[in-house]
Amino acid sequence: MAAITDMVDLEIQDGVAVIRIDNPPVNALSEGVRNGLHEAVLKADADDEAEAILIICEGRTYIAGADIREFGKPHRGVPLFDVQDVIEGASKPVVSTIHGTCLGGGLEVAICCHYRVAISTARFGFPEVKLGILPGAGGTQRLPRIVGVKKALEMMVKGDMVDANFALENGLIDALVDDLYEGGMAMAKKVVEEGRPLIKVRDANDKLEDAKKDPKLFHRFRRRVARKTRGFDAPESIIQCVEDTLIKSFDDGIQGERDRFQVLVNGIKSEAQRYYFFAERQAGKIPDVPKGTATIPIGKVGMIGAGTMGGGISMNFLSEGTPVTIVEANREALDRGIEVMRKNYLRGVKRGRLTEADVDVIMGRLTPTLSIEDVADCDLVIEAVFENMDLKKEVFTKLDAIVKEGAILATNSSGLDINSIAAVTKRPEMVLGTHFFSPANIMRLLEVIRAEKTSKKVMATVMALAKRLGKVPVVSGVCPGFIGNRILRQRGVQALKLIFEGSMPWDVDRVIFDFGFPMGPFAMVDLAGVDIGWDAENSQGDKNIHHRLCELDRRGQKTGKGWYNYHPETRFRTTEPLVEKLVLEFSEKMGKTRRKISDEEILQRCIYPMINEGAKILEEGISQRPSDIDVVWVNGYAWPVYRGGPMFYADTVGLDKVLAKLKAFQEQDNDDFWQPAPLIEKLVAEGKGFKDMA
Ligand code: HSC
Ligand code: NAD
Repeated sequence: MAAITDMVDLEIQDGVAVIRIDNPPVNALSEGVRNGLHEAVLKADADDEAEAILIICEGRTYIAGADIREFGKPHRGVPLFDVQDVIEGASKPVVSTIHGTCLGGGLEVAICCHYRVAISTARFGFPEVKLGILPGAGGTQRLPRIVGVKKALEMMVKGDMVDANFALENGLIDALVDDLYEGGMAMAKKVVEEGRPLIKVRDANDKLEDAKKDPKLFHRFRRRVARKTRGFDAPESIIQCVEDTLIKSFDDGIQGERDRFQVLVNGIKSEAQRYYFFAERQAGKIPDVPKGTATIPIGKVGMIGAGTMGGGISMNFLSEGTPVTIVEANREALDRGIEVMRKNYLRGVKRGRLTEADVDVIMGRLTPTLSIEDVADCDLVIEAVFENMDLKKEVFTKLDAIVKEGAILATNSSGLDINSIAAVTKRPEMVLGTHFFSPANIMRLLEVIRAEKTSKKVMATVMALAKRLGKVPVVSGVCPGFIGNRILRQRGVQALKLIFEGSMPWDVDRVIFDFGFPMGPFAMVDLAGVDIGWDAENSQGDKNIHHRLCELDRRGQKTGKGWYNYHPETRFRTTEPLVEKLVLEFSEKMGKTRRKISDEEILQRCIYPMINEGAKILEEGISQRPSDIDVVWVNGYAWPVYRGGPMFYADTVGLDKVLAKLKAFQEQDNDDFWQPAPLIEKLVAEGKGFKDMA
């Protein structure tokens, strides 16, 4: 086999020039791949022995896109467009044979080929939008010419993958094959034998006709995706590129796509989203627990508590195929918990994601019981009882006595001291926190709480398990609230202060919404329940405004009112004069002189304490790296991903500016709350940001 570059080989086999790409792990279109592919296609085209050209990839996948690490750096090597030109313009048929994930620039290469085949497990997509960019190598102009405008918009604006059947039905591929190489070869030969034309997608305009007859199509699409795309720039640019397919020539459309791509790729939002892509992958790595650390097989799971979290967490395992034994304190709670789980699955049936038979199979993996002894043979037991230290210690003492040796004991506590919980067992090295977020069957974040004595084997096991469940694991040390809730608390403190000093809850919520969160802190309290931690018997409504709201039965969305009023069916939120009155009353009682607070100040007072707390979390070694904090906030609390996360955002503002503001607020409020973290002082003194800590 002749090596063209260290990533691309060319060999003539049976009259076909076979070009093999080998750039692990995902065959990204790195410089070596582009250079190699370009030269290989030119050579193959000029080689009289070859009647056709076949592009095939080694390893687990066809090209999964451009090399994201190259964005934002000076361009080197052959441009991708030149590679595509030689493929599309070749004088003999070029066929791609596809497996794994054919994504982004990979799919853009594939659809420049004259023919494509794939094995049945292959998947296809344009995920660029998730990186804040658009398919920049002709994807926006070619895809609508293959699958039509509507489906192209769906695929590129959502960025999700489609399967091989969809690809076949919609012309993305020409045939399904059983064997990647043999199937590709057979197609290449068939095209030659049958003298089939060299199909160039750029010339095919038929699929655009339907959209031309439907002038409102784009307007409808924009309206439909508006809520999900709010704040992002790439979706609108993609839509505009697709609009161009109807009104411009192919070449002019390509020019528009390139111009818009450049604007996006050079913008801060895409930089944030690309940073986040790698941050999420980095979070799964623990420096002192190397890849290859032995893990404990987890075949059977025990769950203590079938409440909101116990049920939701169990669903993750059941859906993935792992049997769960779930223990409750009494029959009523057990029945209720199981009913909720079943109902949640049935919602999936309504949406067409599951069949009732699937639900029976999944629920059949569940063993409900009132006897804790039944989890004795589980490999992992997760406790999700009430957030009460004495109760948790009692449960762990029992578990330690009955669960088999070598099994992992985990708690879903939202912030209790896991070292103390571990200390009641004789196996503290097997104890850790698995902090799932609610709703646990949906939220992807999993804070994996590493206690003082948790073994590396247990950490490696749970990190791998998280991925098996489709979660994004982030390691946190033990501290009240761990990474996420500890930072949330700081925002909450300032949000309340703001309303006592001059703002209204809806002012604060509007600013945080405009920043990009789906809701502000007060709307979030309403959603979670104003009564979290409230106890009617010890209510202190004269001093605590949350208690006061609870006393008025304004306990949040579940009672139809909280900080806001909620429409019983639509849950539409409206403001409430009584709440305004309460806020003013509390202000007065606290002796505050209310003042007009600007939106800028609201934002800074809510966000900068989060950054400061993040820095403290880093200093204390609670988080392994700044980007882990960002992953927690993007995944667990819906921080807008196009702002990277609180630590990334701090760097974009400028850490020196953040520090100056922390000091200014400290002086203004005369409050140690604002004491800047020494880490921030140090980084600023060194002219660095959080990004330089990686
Ligand atoms: C694109 O293609 C733009 C085009 O329109 C071209 C535009 C050209 C315009 C030019 C103008 C001048 N690059 O996820 P995993 C690494 S944009 C670099 O754990 P999985 C990843 O970091 C791209 N690295 O694996 C990790 O590294 P680590 C469009 C990439 O099996 C390792 O590979 N494509 C990379 O769970 C394994 O990754 C995408 O957005 C890349 N493209 O999932 C696809 N992709 O081991 C992005 C991965 O050091 N990738 N890595 O941690 C994915 O979605 C997933 O990685 C897969 C595999 C589904 C491919
Ligand atoms: P929940 O009140 O909905 O459920 C707790 C369940 O535990 C109840 O059904 C109760 O009957 C059961 N229980 C109590 N003692 C038991 C015992 N000895 N044996 C078996 N079952 C027992 O509470 P939840 O919201 O599911 O919270 C559970 C844990 O998860 C808490 O530690 C909480 O802090 C944490 N958490 C909650 C959320 C959330 O949003 N709800 C998010 C993350 C973490």
